[in-house]
Amino acid sequence: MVNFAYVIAGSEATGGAGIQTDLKTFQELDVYGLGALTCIVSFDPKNQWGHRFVPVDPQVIKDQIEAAVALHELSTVKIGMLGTPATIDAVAESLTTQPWKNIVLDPVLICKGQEPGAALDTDTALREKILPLATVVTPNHFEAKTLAGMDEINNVDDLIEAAKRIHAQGPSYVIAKGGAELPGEFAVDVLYDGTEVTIFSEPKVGEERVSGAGCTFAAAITAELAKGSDITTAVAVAKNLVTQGIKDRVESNAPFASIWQRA
Ligand code: PXL
Repeated sequence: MVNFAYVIAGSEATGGAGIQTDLKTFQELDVYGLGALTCIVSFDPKNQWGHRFVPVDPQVIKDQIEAAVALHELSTVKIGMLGTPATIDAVAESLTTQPWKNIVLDPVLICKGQEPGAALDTDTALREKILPLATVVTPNHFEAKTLAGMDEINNVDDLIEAAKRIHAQGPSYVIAKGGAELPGEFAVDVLYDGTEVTIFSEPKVGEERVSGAGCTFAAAITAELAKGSDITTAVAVAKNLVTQGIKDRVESNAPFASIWQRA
């Protein structure tokens, strides 16, 4: 039996993050992956590896999604970086052309290299048009603060409060990630399903953020949900894969390493 996992995300042209990472994760977890490209990010080695960002034409995004949903019966999708309000409109419109069982949103908010003004519009559009469609959302520390409207998240109780506030905005499941940002020895994630809080905790692997960890985490949850796993199992599998992937990270000529998904 084939389980399909779909992804709508950007290309990060060094393969560390973005749709490349999503498809590698899908493959690793034994689902058939396919995806639509929303934008192309190219780091700039001449400018401290800042992000150069080019959006894909909204009609081309709609065409890609039209082709994929016509070709296969898709019921589980991950949404990664979208990048502009026009992209968000196109994706929201295409998503509503059919029912989905699982819509996993990795709410990638700010990509360095985008104009701050444009980023604010993009955040608002994401919150208004995509967040209400999501069944699962996986904000990191910064995204949790922004989406929950909190000035600070300093401990696990704050992370739980953020997850509850984001849950009130529509998604059935919120997984708020403390990552390397919360103080302490553990990388803690909080799953809130509207009633219960489940804590996932692993010893931190260093204090540095690793490129692609967030993409891999949401992609692994997506793959597991596509196979029919319940959300708690999906998050546990994802947490394991990401922890291992960070241990197996690939160093580069940039001052950051990239996660490697091999299980
Ligand atoms: O890790 C966030 C992310 C997601 N998607 C794309 C990216 C990045 C960060 O660089 O470039 C396309």
